[in-house]
Amino acid sequence: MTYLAKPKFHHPALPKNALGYTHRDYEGSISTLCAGCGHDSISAAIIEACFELAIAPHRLAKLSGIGCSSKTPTYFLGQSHGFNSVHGRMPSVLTGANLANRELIYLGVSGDGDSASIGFGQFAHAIRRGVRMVYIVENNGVYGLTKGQFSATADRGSKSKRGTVNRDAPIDLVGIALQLGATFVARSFSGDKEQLVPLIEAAIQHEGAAFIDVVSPCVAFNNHAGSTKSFDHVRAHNEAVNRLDFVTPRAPIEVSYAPGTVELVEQHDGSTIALEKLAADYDVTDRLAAMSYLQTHSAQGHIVTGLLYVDREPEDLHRHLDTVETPLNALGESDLCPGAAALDAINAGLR
Ligand SMILES: Cc1ncc(C[n+]2csc(CCOP(=O)(O)OP(=O)(O)O)c2C)c(N)n1
Ligand code: SF4
Ligand SMILES: [Mg+2]
Repeated sequence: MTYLAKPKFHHPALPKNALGYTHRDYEGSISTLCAGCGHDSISAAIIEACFELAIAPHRLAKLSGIGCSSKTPTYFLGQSHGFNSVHGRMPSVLTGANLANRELIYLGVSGDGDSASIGFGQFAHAIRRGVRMVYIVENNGVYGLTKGQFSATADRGSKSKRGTVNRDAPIDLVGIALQLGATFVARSFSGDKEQLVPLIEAAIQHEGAAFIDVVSPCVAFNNHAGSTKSFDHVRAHNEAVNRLDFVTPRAPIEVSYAPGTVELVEQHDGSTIALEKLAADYDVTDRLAAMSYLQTHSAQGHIVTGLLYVDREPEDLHRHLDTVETPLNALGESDLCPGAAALDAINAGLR
């Protein structure tokens, strides 16, 4: 239950990261989600990524909307900042927080209902503005919390648990994110930790709007035959374009892939994404080609996963607005109110 805190004690030999923290320091309360829910695996991947990157928990803010997916921030990073907003409103709260304090890492966690229906406009504008964040949609094709109605990401022709066929066209959030200018776009599967953890690590280090759509089966309402978001369907149709290792600026580049199959994508902060190319013709830096590849393969019933697009030189909202380096919440009164003389000078300049 959510109110049950996890015991603090742990085995003294648990591995520690560069800050001396163990995995336990990145956990949250005990999950109240259904046993086997894909969302819990995503929480585990977030914990693993933050442990690996040795993030100080107080440097991260996790924000969410409403839904089973949006409940999950309670179950990880219990020592980080958190804000559980209104249904579909996480992106604007995150944007405001980011503008006030640019020094935190912003992790937005949302659902397909939260982001593709009521929050679709909010999602679009946060991406379009280039807010520096990691935006994760835990995509199960249904409104899990309200008992399994089709969401806007449900595929046309897919069947509900009771046999109703979805006649509406789906929204592909990855396609939308690409079109709106996200500078890091990926899709993964909650059941593929090996792919998901380095994707989250790379997204955290990315200096722009990073979007990850994670197909995350709902075992209670959307894991039957006829669903295109079930564990079996995703495993059978998953087509990864690449596998990746994330290498921090400090670490030497050592990757396990066969020589000649690796592409190194250096990011602005000095970190490197080592990509094993599984689709030989896939260029991760070509936005237009990515959009076309996704459409073609989705029409064939494939679920394309991996790092789909990355801009090596991203820009974010602060760059667009030309804000000062000092976080706005740390500016003093003399910076914020420069006085009557400065105001007179501005007014004189406008006459
Ligand atoms: C303004 C408002 N409208 C509707 C609801 C009811 N509601 C709660 S969660 C939800 C959908 C959740 O779906 P999703 O975001 O996909 O999360 P999941 O539970 O599937 O992880 C809805 C419609 C609400 N809480 N607030
Ligand atoms: S209803 Fe579905 S999405 Fe919600 S906790 Fe259960 S399995 Fe997960
Ligand atoms: Mg959902």
